[in-house]
Amino acid sequence: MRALVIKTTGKHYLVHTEGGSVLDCAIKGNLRLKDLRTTNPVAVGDYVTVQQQEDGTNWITEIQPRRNYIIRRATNLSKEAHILAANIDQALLLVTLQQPETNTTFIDRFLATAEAYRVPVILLFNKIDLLTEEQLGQLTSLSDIYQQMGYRTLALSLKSSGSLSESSLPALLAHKTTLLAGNSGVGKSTLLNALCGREVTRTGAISDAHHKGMHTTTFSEMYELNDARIIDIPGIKGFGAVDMSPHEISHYFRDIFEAGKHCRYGDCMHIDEPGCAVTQALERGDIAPSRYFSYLSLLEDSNESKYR
Ligand SMILES: Nc1nc2c(ncn2[C@@H]2O[C@H](COP(=O)(O)OP(=O)(O)OP(=O)(O)O)[C@@H](O)[C@H]2O)c(=O)[nH]1
Ligand SMILES: [Mg+2]
Ligand SMILES: [Zn+2]
Repeated sequence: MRALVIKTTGKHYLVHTEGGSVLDCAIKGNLRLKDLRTTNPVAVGDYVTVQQQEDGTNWITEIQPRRNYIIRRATNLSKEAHILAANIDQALLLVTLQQPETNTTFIDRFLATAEAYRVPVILLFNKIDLLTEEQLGQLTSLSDIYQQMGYRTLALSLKSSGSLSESSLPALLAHKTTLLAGNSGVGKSTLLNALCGREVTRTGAISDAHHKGMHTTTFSEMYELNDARIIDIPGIKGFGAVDMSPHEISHYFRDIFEAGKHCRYGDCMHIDEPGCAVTQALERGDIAPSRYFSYLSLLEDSNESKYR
């Protein structure tokens, strides 16, 4: 029978069958989609075929082809990749400037990967209650960078009552499957609970010493709300992009791709070539230094991976 994977815990998978029941399954043998080397063969959001055995156990015997997915390498140099979720309509990337501080390279690497797999991303700046006037100014500048490229951005405080319901977020999530992504502690599970109107999952404090999250959520799970499906996943540390050739990378940076159309050479890598429109835009301030830095960091990764 056909079923939707709603939770993965390493060895076990919970699936929601078309008949409406929830089954605990294991994977049969060496099941994986071709050509994809991943630490998890089956991800939340996958449609699978399940066979019930005579002894009552359930096997996942087949994975349906994926419409899309979000994948990352655990570290920049690791060969194995991990699928965060499959068959999603959009990702909501939660970003906080304080407790924890999300770095821009992380944001840009996530956006580039989503771009590569054609997953729309909404940027949600959370915890604005913790910010000083000056930091709120920084948030606006950062948010403008992404808005100008066509990303939708929102800023709110999930801790302040009314902030979520007064925002456009509930409407943006309606009738869609959304992956919640971001570093540990940015408020993914807090958002999920707020959307559900009750505590469906645990949230965790931020460490006093390093102002970082403590990886409270340890398994990926899809929650089926009245009018939306939300996938809550464990916080992501580094975001190593997967399988991008050096020439491809600029295609996944909207701002750099646009500017790059005016470079003198068609194969310009935007490093030190004469007539490079990207470095000119950078000097004029039309491309943010943080974006260019993220581009270079991905380029460096892909050069390194060539020699692995
Ligand atoms: N001040 C403040 N704290 C918040 C806000 N939103 C969430 N928090 C707190 O941040 C902490 C971490 O929230 P979680 O929802 O557990 O974060 P998470 O992203 O699910 O973290 P992991 O499961 O570890 O990946 C909790 O103590 C929340 O109460 C906010 O808007 N303002
Ligand atoms: Mg969580
Ligand atoms: Zn160039």
